[in-house]
Formats: sequence, structure tokens, C-alpha cells
Amino acid sequence: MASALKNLSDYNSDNLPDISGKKFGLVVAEWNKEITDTLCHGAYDTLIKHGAKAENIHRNTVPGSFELTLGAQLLAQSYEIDAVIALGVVIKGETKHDDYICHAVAQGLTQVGLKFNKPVIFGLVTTNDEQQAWDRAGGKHGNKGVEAAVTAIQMVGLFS
Ligand code: RBF
Repeated sequence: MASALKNLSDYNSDNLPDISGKKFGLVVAEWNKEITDTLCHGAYDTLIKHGAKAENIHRNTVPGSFELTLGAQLLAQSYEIDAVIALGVVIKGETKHDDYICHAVAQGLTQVGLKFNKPVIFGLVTTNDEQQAWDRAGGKHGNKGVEAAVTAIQMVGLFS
């Protein structure tokens, strides 16, 4: 299965850069809060595990995933943040809201990264149902929060 081949939760930590002096922003959506909290813990713990200092990790919450873009921008423009990680869970419903939200977030986060010339990591879990979301928040497909943090660390290394 494709996702099994791309599961970065089993990453190789040998080649990660030194992030002891780096600053990270976490922006976390409150829709599906239990799941986004699990993603957030995964991301936070991964940053700490690889040398980030707790005081250098800034967390913002936003109501829903649609607001991740603005939350990411707020972080990107302040605190001399080196990378922003945006975390949300969008679950498909009976209408097309998920399409609109996901496209808006993908485009919005891309724009913030380009505008501020710093990594803005797309940690939006988009699934057909809640179980699939849990599978990606510490379940059989790893924790996408961990993977988002690893990506942020790699990108910070690229910019150093
Ligand atoms: N936000 C999420 O983060 N995940 C969702 O699954 C989600 N579903 C939504 C479904 C509908 C019909 C609406 C109107 C909003 C949903 N939102 C969801 C909230 C959205 O991201 C945003 O917070 C609100 O639309 C206010 O701008």
C-alpha cells in the first residue's frame, strides 16, 4: 500500500540537523480536537526529542482547519520562527466542505511559506471517516504529527 511505503514515522534520525537553537510554531485546529491534540503531542515530542527547547516551541490554536492559514501566518511573521507546522483533521461529510477546506489550506499554507520564505509544513489529515484519522494519529499509519515535525526539522536544516 502506498501509505505504508511513505510512512515517515519510522524515519531515520541519524541525518537530522542540529535544531537546538531553532524556533518552531505549531498551529493546531480544534475541530476533531482529540485527534489534533494527538498529532500535536507527536509533533511536540519529536521536536523536543531532537533537541528543540520547550521555550522555542510556540503553539497557537485555531477553531478549524480553514483557519490554519491565518494562524500559520501569525506565527510565521512573529517570534523569529524558523518553521511552522500546521495540524488539522478534515473528515469527509455528506457535502463537499472537505474539498473546499483542504484546497484552501493547501494553497494558503503554500502562500505563507513563500511569502515569509520559511518552511510551513502541511500536517492536514484528510480522511473518509474518523477511524482513518485515528489510524494516522498514532495508529497503524503512524502519527502524521511526528512526520510533520521530522519534515520541519529537515527543512530547517535545508535553510541553515
Ligand atoms: N474543520 C476541520 O478542521 N475539520 C472538519 O472536518 C471540518 N468540517 C466542517 C464541516 C462544515 C460543514 C463546516 C461549515 C465547517 C467545518 N470545519 C471543519 C470548520 C472550518 O474549518 C472552519 O473552522 C469554519 O468553516 C469557520 O471558518
